[in-house]
Amino acid sequence: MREFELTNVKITSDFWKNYLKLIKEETIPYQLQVLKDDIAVDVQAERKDDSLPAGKSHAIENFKIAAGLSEGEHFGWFFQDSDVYKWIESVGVILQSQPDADLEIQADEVIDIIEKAQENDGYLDTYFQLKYPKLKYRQLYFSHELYCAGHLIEAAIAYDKATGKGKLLTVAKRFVDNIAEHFGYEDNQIQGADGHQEIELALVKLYDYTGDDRYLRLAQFFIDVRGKDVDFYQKEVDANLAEGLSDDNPIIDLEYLQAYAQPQNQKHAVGHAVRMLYMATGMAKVVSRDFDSDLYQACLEIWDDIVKRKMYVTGGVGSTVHGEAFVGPYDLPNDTMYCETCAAIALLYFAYEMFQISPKAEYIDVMERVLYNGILSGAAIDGKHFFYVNPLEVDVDSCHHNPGKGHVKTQRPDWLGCACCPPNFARTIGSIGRYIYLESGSGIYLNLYIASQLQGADFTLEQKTNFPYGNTVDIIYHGPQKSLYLQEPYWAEELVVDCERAHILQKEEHRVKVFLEDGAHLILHFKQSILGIICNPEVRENIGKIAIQKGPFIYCAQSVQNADLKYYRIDPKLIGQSYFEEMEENFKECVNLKIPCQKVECWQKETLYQFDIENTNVLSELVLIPYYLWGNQGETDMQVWFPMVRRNTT
Ligand code: FUB
Ligand code: ZN
Repeated sequence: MREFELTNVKITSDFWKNYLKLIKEETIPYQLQVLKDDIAVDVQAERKDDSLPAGKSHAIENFKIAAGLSEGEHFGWFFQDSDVYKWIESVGVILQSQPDADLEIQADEVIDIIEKAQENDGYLDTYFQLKYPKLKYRQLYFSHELYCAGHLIEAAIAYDKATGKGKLLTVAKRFVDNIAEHFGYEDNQIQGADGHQEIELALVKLYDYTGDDRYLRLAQFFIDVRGKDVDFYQKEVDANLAEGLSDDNPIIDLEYLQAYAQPQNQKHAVGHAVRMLYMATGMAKVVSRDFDSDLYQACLEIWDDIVKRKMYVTGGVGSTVHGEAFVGPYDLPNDTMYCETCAAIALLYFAYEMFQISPKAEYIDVMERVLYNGILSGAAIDGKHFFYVNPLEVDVDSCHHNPGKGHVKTQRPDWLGCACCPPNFARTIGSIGRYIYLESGSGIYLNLYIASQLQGADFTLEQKTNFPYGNTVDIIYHGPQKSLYLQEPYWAEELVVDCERAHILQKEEHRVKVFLEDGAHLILHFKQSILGIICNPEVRENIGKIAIQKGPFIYCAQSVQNADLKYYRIDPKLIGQSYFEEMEENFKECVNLKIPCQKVECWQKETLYQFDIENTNVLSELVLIPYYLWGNQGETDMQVWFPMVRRNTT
């Protein structure tokens, strides 16, 4: 399959144009100010733990110090460099469709500093350069050197594509040369992988961009070597202790690192969620380019494990703060979960790669689910506040007082000491044009319904639609005869396709194949009803509960609109009587969804338990909003899943 360059996909959707504008005009400038410590913002630790870095970013200052342009010490996480790389990548993807000389100058200045910070041999990692030079490439279980290298590579490609200025790409390639010299299966090389995956997928991108086969081979090496020697990380620790280089003697958790077996032998999603999914993305990328049936089988099994047993209805993943990790099947607590924004983003990446190997509708379903819910919730509508953890249920009081929920923030902070998510959000949403179409042979896959104009090598295709809010999509095609594969969204009760100068060739599960002639005009009609969702009863948390979805959006309710939120019960019979009401200013097209429901009648607050189980409900109305918008109106309780009103059994 072939991707289209961002320059060939012009977004015309109001919904997504607003996001691109927000990223360019608010998020990117704001993030630069934070990364430079130019503005006073509340930089919070990602969870309640006084030992975690917070208070400032210092990310660009670390590079300045390493470059000899400033004096001081490294501050922040050992992967703080990656915040800057992801910011540059955001600039790169935005500049590809919206050139901006001033923004380019700002990015060039940052790139100049990075270039100066690089050592003569190509090594570049400010944490180890400034703090522990003797431990370079010697603490891979935690070091993130190659994770940062991966983000550098991705940034360099995006920026080179946008500007043709190869400086950062040269820096990245020099770092990769240094890595290639140190890592490999030769006797004098390190036969291990970074504890945090990322370089694998980035090297495949570098291979695609340069055509240089060495990068693909290095990506394959990093996948293959993980878990090959399960004692690798322990030996590394022992050697550092023996040589007096470090007194760090951690318990190595091989599941957390996905290093308990080689990736081709892994069957489950375990351990740290972002690592798991960046690894799976890298594996799938390798499979697409150099097919390996064992690796593909592992991708399929990991995929199934996630989407059948470990994914929230919002597309969020990672059920626990402990190790920011996956847990066992069907263990999906709504109020203590992790659902890190980066993990949701990584699921989007994995799904997109899996689709490119085998274009099944289910991959697009997951992409859409996670995009419109678990990813978009990561940022506030001002583009300047960010969630790290994306809960499905928040009780403000409990979050403040229950230490088990210390990681569940009730409002999006200005910034985070561990700031992996904010720039990840910017680079991903800034690249939205990448996910709409794909090309294979003489077929075009239309995956996401987003109003846009696609310029192919020998054709143009235009989508006109108000989606995600509208019910119809117009598609106008000019070019030689081609097949068009249309995704039938999983929530669409029916998809009717009217064709002019085109005809339907095949209807299969969730996919319609259409034959296009020059001048083809299709009109798609979806039925986008308000739907109640129930969950597999294996998920204890959601037994007897219902959630609401319309189109791609999962809805939630907040206590700012619904006092005593936990008293509400949804009656499935009444969902059909729901209606929309315009919302106040900020939300533009978005609407309040009002559902007639039942509410527990005023309970005597002093009573914890009672015997009278009858007649405790009164008719009421529940106001819901799309989940991704929650938390934009101040601190509030929030719920996605609601108890269902009991129904008679027969
Ligand atoms: O370790 C780098 C990033 O920070 C991870 O991907 C996130 O989960 C956070 O731990
Ligand atoms: Zn993150």
